Amino acid sequence: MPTETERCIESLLAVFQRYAGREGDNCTLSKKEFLAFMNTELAAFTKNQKDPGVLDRMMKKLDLNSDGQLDFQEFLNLIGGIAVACHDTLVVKAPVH
Ligand SMILES: [Ca+2]
Repeated sequence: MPTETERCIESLLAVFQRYAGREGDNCTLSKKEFLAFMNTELAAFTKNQKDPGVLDRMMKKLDLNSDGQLDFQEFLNLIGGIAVACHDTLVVKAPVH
């Protein structure tokens, strides 16, 4: 039986591969694959964005080597950033006394 943490890692790998495999290089997310991922998997975040350029800017910021693709490391920076934001929100909402 995998642990909860192991299942999380497997899930991240599986979801990355599912979107990366849609077109072109199946080890990276193209802009189109990134948008599909964001609008499907993180719809709660994207639908609250009033600024239509926000995903474009996120992609540019995440694409550290500026090759127009997000590799798994760059994808993890996105997930890590969102996780930290969620964590900070929870900590602010429910301060530990
Ligand atoms: Ca890249």
